[in-house]
Amino acid sequence: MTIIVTGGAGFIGSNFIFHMLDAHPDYRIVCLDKLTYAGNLSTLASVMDKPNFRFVKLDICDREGVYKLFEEEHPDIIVNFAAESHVDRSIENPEVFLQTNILGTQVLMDACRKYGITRYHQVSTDEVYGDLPLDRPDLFFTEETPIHTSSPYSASKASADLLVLAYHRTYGLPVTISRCSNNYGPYHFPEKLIPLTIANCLNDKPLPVYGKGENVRDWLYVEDHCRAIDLIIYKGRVGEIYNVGGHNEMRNIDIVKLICQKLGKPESLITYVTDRKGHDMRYAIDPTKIHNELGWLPETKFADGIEKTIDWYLANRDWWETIISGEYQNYYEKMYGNR
Ligand code: NAD
Ligand code: TDX
Repeated sequence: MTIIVTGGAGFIGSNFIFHMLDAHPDYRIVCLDKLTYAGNLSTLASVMDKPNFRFVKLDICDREGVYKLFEEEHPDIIVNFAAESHVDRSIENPEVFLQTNILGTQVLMDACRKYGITRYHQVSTDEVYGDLPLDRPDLFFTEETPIHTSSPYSASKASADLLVLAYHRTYGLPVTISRCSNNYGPYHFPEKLIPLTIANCLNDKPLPVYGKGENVRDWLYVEDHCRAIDLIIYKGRVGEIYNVGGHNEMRNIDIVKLICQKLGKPESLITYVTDRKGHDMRYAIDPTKIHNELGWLPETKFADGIEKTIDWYLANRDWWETIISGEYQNYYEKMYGNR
């Protein structure tokens, strides 16, 4: 079994590679990644020398390069994590989101059609459903919830999902889609809320909270997401969408306060800043389908997951300090300098 994992030098893709090499030592895993600002080869250092692992620096939009890789590897399964993933960046510059997230997906699926595969899996997001109101805690996203996107990021992910379903219906491509809630855990890029808050706390820097901090996200430990995808590619029904989430809704402000408390830092570091444009209020996944059909349940409680995550950032300062000392400084100044 050979699996091409795209975007495997990023946050969730790398955790998925670790999971797969561990859970299926007989599989060959090929990581295809362009190494954008969000991709780090150092993240994969521990698996680089494994005989059943190969890293290829490649853009998923590079049709010729992708076809060549398929000819070399004859993959059975493709799991597509490669994407521009940060909502704030999509608001500043949508173009690359459409390129990678939509057209890159098309190139991968064209390669799948040309060379034949047993499964193409698209890693999507709960953001394609838009948001839910704060005063209706009874509402959740199911797989039947209509697509209703807010940001260029979510619109690009929703477009890709539609294309994936179209390739299934029109060409019979054996596809599955997972739509997961917010992940957290090791190797999370420090532009995102949880790692940014941990890094700023450790550096005694202000903790930017958008708007009033009342927006709600449904947090899932990254390893639970990786197990869900492993199950879907193994047992999931072709042509189906599976929502993935652990019923762990939290307000942003409560997350930031919790991290302050765990790191012994004062809440006076919290700084309310101008809200994100089009900011989604609440995400909440109903994971009944994946539970009933595939037996998936989250295993890591938030109290444990956040401890593990904070410990990881404490033990791996080199990893994130290298990131925030480079080009990231310009990004940070641009996004937060005059906010
Ligand atoms: P990330 O930004 O940490 O990593 C993205 C990876 O994709 C990087 O390694 C980057 O180099 C690579 N990449 C970007 N453009 C590429 C291209 N054109 N060709 C090849 N590689 C390219 O993202 P993440 O948080 O790990 O998210 C992975 C996937 O999961 C994305 O598709 C995202 O939409 C989805 N997702 C993320 C979350 C979350 O909470 N982070 C939740 C649900 C779904
Ligand atoms: O500095 C910040 N301050 C702040 O208040 C940042 C970076 C974020 N926020 C808020 C915005 C959101 O309400 O925290 C919440 C989480 O923000 P992000 O970490 O940027 O994640 P989100 O926008 O929810 O999107 C994430 O989950 C769904 C991933 O980045 C997406 O790739 C995934 O699809």
